[in-house]
Amino acid sequence: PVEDRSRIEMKRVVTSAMSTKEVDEFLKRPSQKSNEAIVGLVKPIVEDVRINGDAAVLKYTHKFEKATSLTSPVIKAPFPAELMKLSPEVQEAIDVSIGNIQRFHAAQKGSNDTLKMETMPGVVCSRFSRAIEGVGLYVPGGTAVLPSTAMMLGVPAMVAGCKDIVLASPPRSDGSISPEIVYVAHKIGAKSIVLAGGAQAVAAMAYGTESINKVDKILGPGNQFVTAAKMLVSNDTSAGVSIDMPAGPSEVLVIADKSANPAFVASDLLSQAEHGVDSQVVLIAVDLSEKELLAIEDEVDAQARALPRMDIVRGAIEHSVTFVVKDIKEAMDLSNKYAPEHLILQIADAEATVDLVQNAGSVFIGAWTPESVGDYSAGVNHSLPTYGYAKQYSGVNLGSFLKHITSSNLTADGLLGLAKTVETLAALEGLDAHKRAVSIRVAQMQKDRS
Ligand code: HSO
Ligand code: ZN
Repeated sequence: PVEDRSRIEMKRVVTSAMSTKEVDEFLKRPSQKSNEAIVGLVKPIVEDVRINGDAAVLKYTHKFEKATSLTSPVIKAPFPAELMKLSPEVQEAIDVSIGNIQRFHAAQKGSNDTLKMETMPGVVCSRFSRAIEGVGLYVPGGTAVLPSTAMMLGVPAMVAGCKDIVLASPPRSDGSISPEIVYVAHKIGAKSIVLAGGAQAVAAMAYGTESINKVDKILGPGNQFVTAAKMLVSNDTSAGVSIDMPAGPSEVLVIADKSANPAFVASDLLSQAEHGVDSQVVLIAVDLSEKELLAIEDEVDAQARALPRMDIVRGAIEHSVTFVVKDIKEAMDLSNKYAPEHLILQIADAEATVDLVQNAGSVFIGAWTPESVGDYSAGVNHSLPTYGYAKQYSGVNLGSFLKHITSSNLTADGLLGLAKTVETLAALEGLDAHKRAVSIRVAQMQKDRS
């Protein structure tokens, strides 16, 4: 095949020259393969693993990962030291990152902690949290090893106090797993590593097998097969498992004005574009001249050409777009409509503009905050809602590993004060036993007090 040497550039959309409807068309994510087709492929795998356990998991790992030498689908803690040998620089980088992620997620405890108050005299309501006991963390394989994803899922699980942390990741064709992932699993106190990927890994954690513990919740990004499997098992009431959120391809939206450095802007767009050909990057250029726009576009092309993953970048940039808008307000309206996974603000008063953010997974504020710092080391989580789901979902956070339990505690007088109210509503619903549970106590109280 002949090498594609054409310019790597995003299409430009000048919003003032279009109707809102036309602009909205460009805001749409590239369509994905039909979900039904994927579910059709994934369902038999999930079923097979549910019924045949380890043997089925191994069969698919041999087939899809070509790891035919593998004889067990799991390694259990304590993980042997020879499986996690790292260079000092890598170990240091992982340790520093884990420290920051740990501190930021531990600081989230406050807002999830115990709450206790009186709604009426003698009527005490409270809420407290407990860690979800068994969690399955999916760390994708594919075109890049992602120990960072193991940190982003594992550290909050550890901070929350989850008892049984299972990490799943597809092995390499020789049956091994990257030492960085094993090291992270060790640091976060994972009990086991499932050497499998795709639907088979998800099914193994959802139903459990002879050697893999069944979990209560499965989290982590993945391709469409992983997402379809997560949806399937979370819809199966017999599995009794929940998931974090539907995941789609990575995306970033950069808002840049005249104050932005074109090279910085291009580098941020490309850092997301290199994730996959299905990644989407969006630039909103605020009141830029033709010359300023060209400066960014030239940088995108020049920097892209120097990247080892240039072909992936080219694929992603092909369905990516620059919106040319008149002011920040218009930029923020567009961004909120798109609801990006990552929002980067390279504008004069970036910090003040955060007030206008309504929908986004994570925001990167100002010229000195590339998305890469959040992907790895700043402390924020990189497992974030994509495909517009930032409108209703939060990214992975401490709360993703907790559930809240409420309690009520009434004094006799508290019940007396509320009796009539409850009795009236119970009668309205025709539920006499409900009403009696109150009146029987009120009668007893009157007896005791006379
Ligand atoms: N940007 C990705 C996360 C990641 N980046 C992992 C590098 N490694 C999430 O959209
Ligand atoms: Zn990234």
